[in-house]
Amino acid sequence: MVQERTLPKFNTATAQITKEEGLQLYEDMVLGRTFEDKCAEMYYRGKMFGFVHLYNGQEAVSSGIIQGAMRPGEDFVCSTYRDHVHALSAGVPPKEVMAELFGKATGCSKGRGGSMHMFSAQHRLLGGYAFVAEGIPVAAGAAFQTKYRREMMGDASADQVTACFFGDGACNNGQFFETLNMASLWKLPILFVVENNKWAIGMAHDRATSQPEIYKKASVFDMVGVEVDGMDILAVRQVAQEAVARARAGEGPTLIEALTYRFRGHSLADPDELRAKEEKEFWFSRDPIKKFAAYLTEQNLVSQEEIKAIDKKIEQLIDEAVKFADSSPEPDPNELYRFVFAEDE
Ligand SMILES: Cc1ncc(C[n+]2csc(CCOP(=O)(O)OP(=O)(O)O)c2C)c(N)n1
Ligand SMILES: [Mg+2]
Repeated sequence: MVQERTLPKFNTATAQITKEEGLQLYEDMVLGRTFEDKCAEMYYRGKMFGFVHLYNGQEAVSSGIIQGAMRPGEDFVCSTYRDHVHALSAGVPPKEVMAELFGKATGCSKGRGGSMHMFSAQHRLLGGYAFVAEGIPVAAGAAFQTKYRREMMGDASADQVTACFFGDGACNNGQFFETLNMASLWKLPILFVVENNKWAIGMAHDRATSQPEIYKKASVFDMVGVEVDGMDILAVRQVAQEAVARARAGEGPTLIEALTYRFRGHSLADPDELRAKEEKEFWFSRDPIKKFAAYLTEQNLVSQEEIKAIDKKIEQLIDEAVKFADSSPEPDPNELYRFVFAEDE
């Protein structure tokens, strides 16, 4: 087992969070976790096909950035193949994400995409992408059009920020370097969010890269780079709020490296035999949901009953999502070529 990197400390006293904000963030993380636990169950029951990559353990990153610092549904979000939870945080209804996983016509990508290709124009979700690093230039394109509309076309309402999520493995790919260079040069309103979960399938991060501290790579692009404890939603929210403020003020992009861990194998087809037991236990003990629930109750912001009520509400929501997905129709084979090109809805 590789020596664990020292996690940056965060002073929770500076968090300044209201009860409503706390409940919202907690609910979003529980939604992500419960949704995906159900995905695993449905996958093993044969309801889903192809590869399914779960996000268990990394919830504080999606919820802290999108729900904690952005305007979901107005700002843009770009994901990877590990995209279900980003879609949920961006506001795509769980039943539409579940139906997409079931390959049904009612899914957010109309059953054409499946697990790795969640998309919603309405919720400004730019897509899940199966190729490593593929979403990075797409996200930069979205950020560029915002800036262009604002500065060249005089559209004062074009103040959206884009969050682009990707893994540690993507940071060794050319698209990362080329896009960060342009994004900094053009001062694009974008957050590059690296979810460093230490592994790219079976390749340990420290064996694959010359500088494992990814946030330091920002300096060569003259960009702000920050590392954050990705298991602490309040810390993630804080760095994201600062990055969003910079982006909206026209000060350009930020590279955020969130140190996190996936609690399951790379995909549901992975027996997860490569990672050391001690390493897994170290990270399991830092579960972001348990940690935040404890914080909320210790601060007397929220009661145990309120926590339980949210857990129950989300369970019901996920059960409804499964019923909806199960009873939805398959895409019509006569419409095979529909949606290849965009159409007005
Ligand atoms: C361009 C490209 N090369 C290789 C692959 C095969 N592949 C799929 S996932 C993956 C690992 C990526 O790891 P990381 O970026 O750290 O994301 P994580 O799975 O940890 O979220 C690889 C190499 C791919 N999908 N695309
Ligand atoms: Mg990784």
